[in-house]
Amino acid sequence: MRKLMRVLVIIPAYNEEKNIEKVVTNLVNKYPEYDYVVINDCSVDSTKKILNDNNVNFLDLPVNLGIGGAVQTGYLYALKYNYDIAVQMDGDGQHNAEYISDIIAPIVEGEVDSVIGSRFINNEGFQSSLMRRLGIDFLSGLIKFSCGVKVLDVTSGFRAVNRKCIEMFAHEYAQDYPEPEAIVSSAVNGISIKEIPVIMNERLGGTSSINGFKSLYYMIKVSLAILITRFTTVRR
Ligand SMILES: Nc1nc2c(ncn2[C@@H]2O[C@H](COP(=O)(O)OP(=O)(O)O)[C@@H](O)[C@H]2O)c(=O)[nH]1
Ligand SMILES: [Mg+2]
Repeated sequence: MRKLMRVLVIIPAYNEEKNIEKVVTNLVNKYPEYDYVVINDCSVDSTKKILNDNNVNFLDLPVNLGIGGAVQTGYLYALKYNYDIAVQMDGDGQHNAEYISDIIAPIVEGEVDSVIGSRFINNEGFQSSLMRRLGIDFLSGLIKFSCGVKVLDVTSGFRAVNRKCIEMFAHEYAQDYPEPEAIVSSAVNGISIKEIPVIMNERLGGTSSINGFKSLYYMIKVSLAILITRFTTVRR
């Protein structure tokens, strides 16, 4: 008989007062059997109050670490409490909890080590702006070129990983704009990756971390990081 897998859903949240209650309620209603942890990344709005008032399970970072540090905190928690599978989803409502069972299925079956929820397989739902899509396609090509791994939605923060990958991410995880780098370090470490189609929403409220001038910085930083990660990551 197959062992029952313990699943932890990691939800990074920075200034998500408009969204976090709904995100957690949807998740708990749909999957009461999974554990979850919200990582409050030192929000300066009323996110923490909402988490406290609603008895949400959360970790409270004393300083703002950025998306990477917040997510890595979740992986450390998953490692410490011996979860078999960790799922990552945004606290802004972009990711539909209903897909979690699809995302973890290939891991439960032992088919792959990590699964990415992708907007660009069926091209349905929120597709991001044209400029952002061009940037994503470029980064996807760069990852294919440098690592030989084809992933379409390289910036998706909606994914699930197995224990092997939890150990790796708990040990080392990129700081800001971490998703493309996480794909590269996974590929270098022999972590198998599968993309499955999901429909994403627009952010329910608040603002994204990547806007205007920051997009240019993002592209340069992430392109360099992909190449550096590719050639400096030491296989664990
Ligand atoms: N912007 C931002 N988001 C953070 C930070 N720390 C954690 N997060 C969370 O990381 C997730 C992804 O961020 P988001 O700005 O939505 O990125 P996008 O989906 O790529 O536009 C959200 O759930 C945020 O609440 C941070 O320092 N800045
Ligand atoms: Mg988002």
